[in-house]
Parts: sequence; structure tokens; C-alpha cells
Amino acid sequence: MKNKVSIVGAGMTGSTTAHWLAEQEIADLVLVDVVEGMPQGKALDLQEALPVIGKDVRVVGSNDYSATAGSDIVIITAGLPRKPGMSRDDLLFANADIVRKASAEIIRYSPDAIYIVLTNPLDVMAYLTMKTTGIPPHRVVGQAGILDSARMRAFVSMELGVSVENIHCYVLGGHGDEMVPLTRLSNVAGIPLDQALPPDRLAAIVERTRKGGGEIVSLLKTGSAYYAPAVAVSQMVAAILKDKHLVVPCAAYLDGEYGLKDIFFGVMVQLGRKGVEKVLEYELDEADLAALKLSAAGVAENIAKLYS
Ligand code: TXD
Repeated sequence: MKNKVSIVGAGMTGSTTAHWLAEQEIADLVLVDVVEGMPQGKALDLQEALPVIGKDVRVVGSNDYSATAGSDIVIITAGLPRKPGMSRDDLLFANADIVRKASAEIIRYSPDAIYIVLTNPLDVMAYLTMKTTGIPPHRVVGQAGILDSARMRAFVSMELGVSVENIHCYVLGGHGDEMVPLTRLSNVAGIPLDQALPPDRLAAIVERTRKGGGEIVSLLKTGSAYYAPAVAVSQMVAAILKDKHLVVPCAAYLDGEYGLKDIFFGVMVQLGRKGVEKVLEYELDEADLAALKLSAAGVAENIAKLYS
């Protein structure tokens, strides 16, 4: 039987995710949005593109959640994006409302699905999805770390003129400006980044990575990034549907790892058919651990705003 992936929120990130997924030909797709006609139009347009690249994927658009019934994976990208000058946290209450309503609908139709959350502020929205749906934590996962790490990889590649394939970066923490690029564990073909780059260049790359989302927002002016976030989700979908046991940075529920409890937070996880199979706990130096705690405090504060 063919896999089914539903995408709630057919805006820039949702529809671009459908594009990357259709190219992989790993699942039939459903796009859902509140705007009448829009998900139907985008789905039909994408459907009509697929003969050209020879991909047999059914793409359906709808304003009705019943179309998502029986999904293997549901991706939540419904919500407002940032405008210039806004932080991700500024979206908290408006997007909490949207994600709460959306996840309450989805769970009725796909109680066994794995939920991938993108809506910002990401870590908090993943927590909210788990709470609203009541599904076990390992079946909810947030996308942020693959994107943040890919941005860092792109910057290192541009700096050194080395293939992106040789560059391995690991960005942990909450999806905000306090995220934690691990410079000691990140490497270029095995050479730690803090040896491959002079300190000032490395510091500049760390800073640019942390502000990477804002850099795009200030250029686009009307919304936030979508190509890189969408391809990051498509990597997660493939890891899950193909049961790859792929280790990637994602927002996952923590129960004591790094001394953190009852929080969704960016860590290295192993992804497979069951969702988050494992949370990996790295041995971090004191500075990185302190930076993680600072980032976690910001996420916990926002969770408390919604749940106290
Ligand atoms: O890496 C990441 N986690 C992020 C997250 C990367 C990119 C975008 N990120 C966040 O995803 C962003 O901050 C926003 O909170 C969401 C969606 O961003 P996008 O750029 O796709 O925004 P759009 O283009 O405005 O699309 C949002 C769509 C839009 O079509 C709305 O009509 C729809 O969401 N929407 C809804 N769909 C279904 N159900 C409800 N209730 C709903 N409300 C709005």
C-alpha cells in the first residue's frame, strides 16, 4: 500500500515540502489549508507537473480535514510566518491558536500518524501538538535542526570552497537566536571546525547561523524561508517512511537528557518508522552545556506562558 503524507498549511513551506516530496515519489500527498481553493489549486498544479518528471504520485488539495484520513505522516506548517523585526516568539499566541485547532482536527482522522511540526515558535508548537493530540512523545517531532545545520554547512562551504558533502555540522538547542552550533563536534572531512577555520571566521559563521532565519526574513520582507525548511522536512519524511534509523538534529521530547525534562528541544535523534527511536546525548563541554541550558530556559518560558 502506498504511503500517505498530509501537509496542513499549504503556504510557502507546505507547498514547497509537497514539491520536494513528490520528486522523491515516496508517498501520495494531501494539502490542507483554510483558504478556499488554494490547496486545491496548488495540488492540481503539482499533479500536472509530475508527468514531466515521470513521478506517479497522487496530490490532493482540500479545505476539509477528512481528506487527511489514514495518513502515515502529518506535517504541520499552518500558521503565521515572521515579518521583518519580529522574533519567532512574537508568533506564540496566534500560532498556538492555529496549531491547537489544527492538531485537534488531524488526530480525529490520523490517530496513528507521526506528526512533524514546523510552525514557530517551533519547540513550543511541537509540545502543544503532543499535548493537544495526546499521542506518545516519540510520534511528535519538530523540524529545525536539519535546517539550522544545513545553513551552517552552506556557510562553511562558501568560506572554505569545500563540497557541502564533506561538511558535517550539528546545531542543537531551541529554534531561536540562542541555538547552539557545536563547533567542536562539527567537522570538515573529519577535521574539527575549530581547527579548520580561524577563530574570527568561525565566530562569524556561528553568528550568521544563529541569525540565519532573520537574514532571509529581512531580505524577503513578506515572509520567511521555505526552500531549505521544506527540504529538511522531506529528509525527515524519507527517514521515517524508509525506516532508515537516520541520526539528525530535530526537536524531540526530553525526559532528563541534558538535565532537561518535559520540554521539546533540538537534540540529535534517530528517526525511523516508529518516529523518534532514540535521543542521543553527546558529551558536551561546559560552555556548550551552559548555552544549551540558556536556550532551553527560553523554550520553557514560552511553554509556561501557554500552560500556566
Ligand atoms: O524550520 C522551521 N521550523 C520553519 C518554520 C521554517 C519555515 C517556516 N516556519 C514556520 O512555519 C513559520 O514561522 C510559520 O509559523 C509556518 C508557516 O510558514 P510559511 O512560510 O509556510 O507561511 P505561509 O506561506 O503564510 O503559510 C501558512 C499557511 C497559510 O496558507 C495559511 O492560510 C495557513 O497556513 N493556515 C492554516 N491552514 C490550516 N488550518 C489553519 N487553521 C490555518 N491557519 C492558517
